Amino acid sequence: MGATLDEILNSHRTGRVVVMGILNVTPDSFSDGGRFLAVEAAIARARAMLDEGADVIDVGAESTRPGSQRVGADEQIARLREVLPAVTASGAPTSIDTTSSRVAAFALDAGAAMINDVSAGREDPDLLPLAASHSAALVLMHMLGQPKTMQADPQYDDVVAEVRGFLAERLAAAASAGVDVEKCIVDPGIGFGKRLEHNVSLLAGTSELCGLGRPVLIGASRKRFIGQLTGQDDPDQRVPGTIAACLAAWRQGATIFRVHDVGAVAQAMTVAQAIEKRNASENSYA
Ligand code: HH2
Repeated sequence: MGATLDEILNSHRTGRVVVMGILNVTPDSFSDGGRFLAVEAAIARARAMLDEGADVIDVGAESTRPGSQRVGADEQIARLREVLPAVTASGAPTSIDTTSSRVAAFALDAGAAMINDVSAGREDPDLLPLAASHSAALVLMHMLGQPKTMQADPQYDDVVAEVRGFLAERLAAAASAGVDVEKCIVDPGIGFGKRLEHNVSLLAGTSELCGLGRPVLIGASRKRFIGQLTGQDDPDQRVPGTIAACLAAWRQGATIFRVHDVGAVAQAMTVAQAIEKRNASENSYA
């Protein structure tokens, strides 16, 4: 059952788990680059993820993997032109993964309801005002540096406190650009300018980020830290690690999970929620 935008934006209050399916219409994404560049393949992938239980589809036309090259707005729009309207026509909330206000405006006009900006409004000064004028939902993500260089030598004194402080500052920046904070979602940016220990600390410290009072989105899917922990070099084979990361963050209050493997994560979350619910009702008789 898909979630409405209101259910997504209130998920931190209700505990509703939201599975965000990743659709990369790119030739170079780290795990699925090139697979969904053809229009028909992209649309079929979106439908399959909805069938597997995705609540929202996050469509991106520019890879942000470490070392990736930038893609201009015109090229992103060209990649999205046929795919995006077909995805929004499915009726599920659609998110556009871009830092460009021009690409975001194209997507909102095509029916997208959410902007997923990995620069949290820092890259394009027109993006926050655009989100405000369209009353769009907005994901604000933490990234240290830029995708091309972010993994060079990331340093933090206290990664959880610094990421929390950054997200609080970006929520304030969004509010001063006219964005309704009730439309915002925060994300620690797993893998964006972080070493293994930083990613693990952020997942272990998710409850601190929930203290910001907004839904927390976790994008751990198939990422390199799972390979570093397990020795699994093939991103496609990192589904168990993805599920473990989602469950650990969920237990601390994260509610939105951006993943490639929608069916597997949705199943894990359903089982975990059933057990948690039983725990809660048994404890209420104690
Ligand atoms: N991760 C990626 C891209 N966009 N957005 C949010 N909010 N959070 C994330 O963690 C996040 C994101 C990178 O993953 P992917 O889309 O699979 O790869 P690529 O950037 O190579 O397309």
